[in-house]
Amino acid sequence: MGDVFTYGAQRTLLSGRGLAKEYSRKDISSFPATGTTDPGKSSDHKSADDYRRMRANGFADWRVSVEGLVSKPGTFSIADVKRLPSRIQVTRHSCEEGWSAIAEWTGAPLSALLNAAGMMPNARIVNFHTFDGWTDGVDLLDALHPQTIVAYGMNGSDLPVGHGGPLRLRVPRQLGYKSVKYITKLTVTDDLKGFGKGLGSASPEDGYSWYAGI
Ligand SMILES: Nc1nc2c(c(=O)[nH]1)N[C@H]1C(S)=C(S)[C@@H](COP(=O)(O)O)O[C@H]1N2
Ligand SMILES: [Mo]
Repeated sequence: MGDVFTYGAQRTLLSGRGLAKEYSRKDISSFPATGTTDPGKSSDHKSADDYRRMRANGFADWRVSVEGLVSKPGTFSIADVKRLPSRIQVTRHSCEEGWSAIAEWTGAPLSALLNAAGMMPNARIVNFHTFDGWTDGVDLLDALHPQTIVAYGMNGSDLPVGHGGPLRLRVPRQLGYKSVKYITKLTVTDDLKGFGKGLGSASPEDGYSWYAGI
């Protein structure tokens, strides 16, 4: 109930188009890697092997599939994502645990990826699935927000493994756990059915609200 109220109040009272503050490069701070920091060390040996193999190959075999309410479902390599328009932004990451840090992120606006897949007009939610088993999503206001990017670069280098390499979401208008790392699949839907339970670690049952606007 609190989640629904917070989401409704934020979306009613605040502009969905407002921008998170952007900083200059001199504001870049040290940045801890938290949560999953190396899927190559997962206790699931098959997926750990798969990740290490892809990493050794510069993630040339990494694929992100886009499914659901899109006219052109398909898969994208990191090279495909890099061919989309790009955006560089220095933004703050605010973790729900109380720390925050600033980095420069390079990526493709999520809107560009959704356009490339032909998102349909009845789409309402974009869900992300990750290599380490998380599922989480954003509504279309955040999905199409100009600062919501699928990032492959951090502080001028390739996105480090600890920070979600080769591809993570950056959604600076929500708390840290919404910026999912190690993206493997996007599912575009028109409701949250089937995604309301067991949302990876960021589940409402564990006290994580679905909407974490800041
Ligand atoms: N796939 C995945 N995404 C994730 C996490 C994770 O453990 N796995 N942790 C989340 C949390 S709680 C935070 S604060 C940030 C941490 O990002 P960082 O490791 O780059 O600091 O990633 C978020 N995205
Ligand atoms: Mo977090």
